[in-house]
Amino acid sequence: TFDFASYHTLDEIYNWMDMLVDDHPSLVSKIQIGQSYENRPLYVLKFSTGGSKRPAIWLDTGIHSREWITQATGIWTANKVTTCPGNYGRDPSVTAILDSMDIFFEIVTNPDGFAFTHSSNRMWRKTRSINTGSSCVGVDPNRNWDAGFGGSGSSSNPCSETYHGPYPHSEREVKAIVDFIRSHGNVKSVISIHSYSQMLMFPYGYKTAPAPDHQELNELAKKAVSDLAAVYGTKYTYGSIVDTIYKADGTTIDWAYDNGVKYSFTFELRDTGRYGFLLPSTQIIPTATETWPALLDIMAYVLEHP
Ligand code: 0X9
Ligand code: ZN
Repeated sequence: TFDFASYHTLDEIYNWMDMLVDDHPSLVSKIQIGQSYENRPLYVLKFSTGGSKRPAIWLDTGIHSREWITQATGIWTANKVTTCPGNYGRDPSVTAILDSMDIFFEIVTNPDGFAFTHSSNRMWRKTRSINTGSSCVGVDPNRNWDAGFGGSGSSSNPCSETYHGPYPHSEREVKAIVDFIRSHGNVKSVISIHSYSQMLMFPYGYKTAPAPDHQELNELAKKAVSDLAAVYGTKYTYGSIVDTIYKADGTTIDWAYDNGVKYSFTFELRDTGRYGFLLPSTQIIPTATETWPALLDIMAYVLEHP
């Protein structure tokens, strides 16, 4: 059986996905939304109890490959939805959510980078695409989206950790999500999970002007971090990206928001820097456990605000 309290390789995670689908075929399916630069499949777990093009929640973890707590939290969370207690059919809020909405969950959003963190460099963040005219590899997939693309909260230097890439959605890993969300047409919420810093943020990152829905998103974030803190006392700050962390151009959730997805949020999970990206595996289950009520708050709110 799968050990949720350990970090796993890409092969182990892809095998676990197949086990999850095999064990819960009426609730979970696996779809492939594209291929990575190095031709790895980009898999999304679809949680659905029926219907077609139901209002949907998009969740992604691991777009920055070194943020291992995020993929691990994704695995725990996907399992939680299927396993007693707290699962569909038992937990009333999970049941209500999945009776009306679908959840799409990309757990290893940057598989090339993730494989590289296991094989060569644990601290690899970016994609693994080759940059013409540079010996430096990779684009920051959280600066590559068409929302304030190329601004000062990103870098034009291919050697930078925040290199925005040659043009918006140049990265296959990003383009696959863009195409999926556009063609689906009924995605109501995008939740993109990073680490670390213990923050819950919403648009914008590319400008200081408040988003039209700032007030509402702020109230929801406030409730979510309060319910998160109620579990083990872990403190999160919250607010717009630009107010809370720094100016960041071309990020996932700004693109989602500017493309009609009102409930766009991004988490920065544990910790605040003691271990940083190298969070000990003993913290996987506590991190996932405390994040769960915050995710449920957002999903339940989306359900109630069609
Ligand atoms: O710089 C980033 O891309 C994010 N921080 S991280 O350490 N995960 O790299 C912050 C950018 C805005 N926030 C998110 N979209 N999470
Ligand atoms: Zn990140």
